[in-house]
Amino acid sequence: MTYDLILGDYAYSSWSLRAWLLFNRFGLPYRVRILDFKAEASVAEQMADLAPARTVPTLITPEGAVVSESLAIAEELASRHPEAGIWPTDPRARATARTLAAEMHSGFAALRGECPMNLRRAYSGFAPSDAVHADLARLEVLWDHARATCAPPGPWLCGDYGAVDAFFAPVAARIAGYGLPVSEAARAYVAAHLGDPAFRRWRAMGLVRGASLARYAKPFDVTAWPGPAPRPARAVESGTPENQACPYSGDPVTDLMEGEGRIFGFCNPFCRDKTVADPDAWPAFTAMRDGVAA
Ligand SMILES: N[C@@H](CCC(=O)N[C@@H](CS)C(=O)NCC(=O)O)C(=O)O
Repeated sequence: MTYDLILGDYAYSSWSLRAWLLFNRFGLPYRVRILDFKAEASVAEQMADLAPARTVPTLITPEGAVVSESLAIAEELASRHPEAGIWPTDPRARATARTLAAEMHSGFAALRGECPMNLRRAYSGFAPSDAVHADLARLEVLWDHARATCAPPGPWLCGDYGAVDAFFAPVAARIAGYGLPVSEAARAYVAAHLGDPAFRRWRAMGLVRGASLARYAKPFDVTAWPGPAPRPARAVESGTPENQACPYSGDPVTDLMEGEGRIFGFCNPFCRDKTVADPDAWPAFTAMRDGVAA
């Protein structure tokens, strides 16, 4: 039983990130189809075969239902996989998580409009409008409320990582990417997202797949990404890899990477490049590199 997940660009599609995190964080099976944000055809045109869907993410269930709203995707997955923990089991925490995710889904227009997610850039010098300040103030209220309502207090909003956190992951990316002013508690929550291996995997793919799109560029000074600095690595043309089989597919290696004096091989340039972008984000790779079970 596998789902088909239709996604937008890894660097720019904030709604796609939410759905992908649900699958990745909760270990659900999926095949992915990526739409081209650079193409002349609109997203809706590229999805003409999936009507009435017209935005990403869109989920196609194993029996062929088209689920084209991210909140509906979260709810449908939670119904189908109750054991996965997509919502908290505690009723109070669950109700709180659902409330926050729903408000995220329907609100924060100023933050979303003025600070589009761009995982390839971090800016300094952005001056938030009053409307963005109001959205940030509302975030503080919601996040404080979740922390006060749900036990135990931890890095995530309502207990263990859940759909509510997946919904706020792109908000964390915006706060980080635009250097938005938030409280210490909110900064800690943003840092938890930036360090989350699943978030890092998505961002690593966003750094290496697809073109940089001018419509997402902003006229501010570029600064270093405020998340964990990846371990240094680079693509190389030659060398003798330590592995014969790609850590992801098991196929023979064709594309090489060097990191800390060691050479590893992958079965295609994308597998190599996403690993080069953030080697420690990929359990199958780190297990091979460090000689431990994934
Ligand atoms: N309400 C939708 C929003 C999805 C959405 O707006 N996705 C954007 C990409 S992040 C999109 O598909 N834009 C293409 C367009 O509007 O033409 C959801 O929750 O999934």
